[in-house]
Amino acid sequence: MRNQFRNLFMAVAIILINMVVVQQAVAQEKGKKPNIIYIMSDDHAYQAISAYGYGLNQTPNIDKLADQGVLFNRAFVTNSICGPSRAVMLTGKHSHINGFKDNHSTFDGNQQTVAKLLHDGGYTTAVIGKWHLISEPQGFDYWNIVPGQGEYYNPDFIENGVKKRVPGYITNLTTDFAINWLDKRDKDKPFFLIYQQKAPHRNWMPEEKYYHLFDSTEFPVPANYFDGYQTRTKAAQAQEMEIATDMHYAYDLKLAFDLPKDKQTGLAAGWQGIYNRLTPEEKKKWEAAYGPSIEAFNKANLSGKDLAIWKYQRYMKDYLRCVQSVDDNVGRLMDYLKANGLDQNTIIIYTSDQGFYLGEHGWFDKRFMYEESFRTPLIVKWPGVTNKKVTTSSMVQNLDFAETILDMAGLPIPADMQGKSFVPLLKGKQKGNVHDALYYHFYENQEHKVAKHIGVRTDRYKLIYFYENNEWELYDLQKDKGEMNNVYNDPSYSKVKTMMQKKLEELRKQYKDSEPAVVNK
Ligand code: SGN
Ligand code: CA
Repeated sequence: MRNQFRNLFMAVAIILINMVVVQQAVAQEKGKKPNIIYIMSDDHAYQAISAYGYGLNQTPNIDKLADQGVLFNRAFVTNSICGPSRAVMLTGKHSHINGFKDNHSTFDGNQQTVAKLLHDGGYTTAVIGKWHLISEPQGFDYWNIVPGQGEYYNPDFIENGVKKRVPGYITNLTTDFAINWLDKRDKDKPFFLIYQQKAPHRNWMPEEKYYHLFDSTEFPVPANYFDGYQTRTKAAQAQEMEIATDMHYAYDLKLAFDLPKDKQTGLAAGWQGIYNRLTPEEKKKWEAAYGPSIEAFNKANLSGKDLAIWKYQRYMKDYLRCVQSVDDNVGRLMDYLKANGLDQNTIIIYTSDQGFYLGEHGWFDKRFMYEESFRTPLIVKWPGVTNKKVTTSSMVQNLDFAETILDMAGLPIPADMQGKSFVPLLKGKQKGNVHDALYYHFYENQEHKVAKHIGVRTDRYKLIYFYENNEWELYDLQKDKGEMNNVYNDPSYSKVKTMMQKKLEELRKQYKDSEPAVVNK
């Protein structure tokens, strides 16, 4: 009895102490500049966030941000691939200006970045998780990044220059490190944290607790899954990112475990390397979870469309399982802020480095200027400014992120940045588009064989120029949401075509992009 009383007394005392600590933290935060957490996941399709209403999965924690924030329906990137997108976010400049055009570039860390400007402006700064810019981060008091793409299981992390292998699942570890840093940070300063998840990037290896999530779910196959690419240019046909034909049986589809030595080449070797990161106990659990579905697959002996649909279902399940851990960890981070009196003075930006195909056109991956990969999810929650859910169709671009973050922090925006702050829109003071026309340039015609292209998108139309083949595509997005019907050669669109080509030229001038040197109309 006495012990029970003592335990109860201790529990009450702890709660009271916590309340005082939280109140002190809240008081300390008052009058301080807002803290900013920039959350960027890797390849997180907006279709896979329930706040966007696609009905594929449930992401309650990300949705909660949208409940108290602004959800962007038309946020886009300038160059739909990882490293370039990150470089654009840091610099507020297009790829040809910041120098990081494709994933084989190295970021010139000596240039001006939003992190350095915030640091000089009195913020304590950190980047944690995926980085993918090759050179070491600059402008951060603390960094703890994964080399290259990072590994799902027992990944390597490089903490302020020191590399070590860390046991655990990457999505959880990234949050552990973020919370550790928040605990240790210089509490006299506002903070700027860049928190970047590797998930749900290929090869989509879920966390153990989600091995069976979606086991009995059948996802709706997109209407254009069996896209024959009629009416479009060679570019759409030449890509190598089709779920039906370009997914590897072990690496992507998880149809094998340990592979025989003579099979370990190419992506099979990639799979073996990744799979070997699991401990023997972890491999046992993996094999117990995936074994029955492999057996069923082998028995079914599928072919043609049935096989293509089976692959789609397999892909969706693993992809969305990885998303579930991302959402859990957003929740963990938000709980930490609340428990430490930080939630009322911390702006949260949730986005991805670009969009992703979840079977539309038959694809996985990104790169193209078509909507699913050109668009990216974007949710901004700013306590005291965005208090209820607002959905906007205003066109913004990741080119605007650095400018917006500086503006949120009350710091000047350098004249050489190329985007615009959308703070006025967040404050409800600006209606309509932040940009009336968006410029796009994709450079990496290597893996997945997507031809280089430039393009422009307005409210209604999209013009794409695949300059290696001198081929054009024009879409009327009002009539053709799925971008299945290229009207470039349709005489009834000749005026639109001229208008859009003029816009493209104007944007090339405005952003100082001279590649390709010649645009053949
Ligand atoms: C890896 C993947 C590709 C993916 C790129 C770029 N191949 O190379 O499928 O498009 O990353 O992704 S893999 O065999 O290594 O998985 S990005 O997010 O880094 O841009
Ligand atoms: Ca990516």
